[in-house]
Amino acid sequence: MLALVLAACGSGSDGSSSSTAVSDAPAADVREWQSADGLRCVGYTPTPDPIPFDALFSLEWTVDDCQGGALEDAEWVVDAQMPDHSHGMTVTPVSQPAGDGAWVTEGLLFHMEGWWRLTAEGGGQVAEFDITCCS
Ligand SMILES: [Cu+2]
Repeated sequence: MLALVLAACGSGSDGSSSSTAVSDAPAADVREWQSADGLRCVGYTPTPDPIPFDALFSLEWTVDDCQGGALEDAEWVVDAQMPDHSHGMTVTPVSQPAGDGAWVTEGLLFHMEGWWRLTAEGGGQVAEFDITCCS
């Protein structure tokens, strides 16, 4: 985790740049995603928050057209991998619609500390979120 933080900051000693993230490294967990065409916004809130290490957690998703209009996805598939380790989770989460375009995913578990990439596939697009487990 320390190596990832240092890579994200460049020098590692400049703690003043709090608003600009320039690399793919997970300097901070961003919980909002917007599609390239700007027509699809996805966000999540974990329970418990922050996400615990090696314990089950769930996610509440919001999905809309980036202007507050609901998008009713017919299917929603959530998964997570550790890109540095080329493996996924040891569990299979289950997602269910929660009305107004929202979804709830239960049964996620991060069994290793480090960089995880959470993906949420719906509406023909894949939203990606970088998460550092678990601070
Ligand atoms: Cu791993």
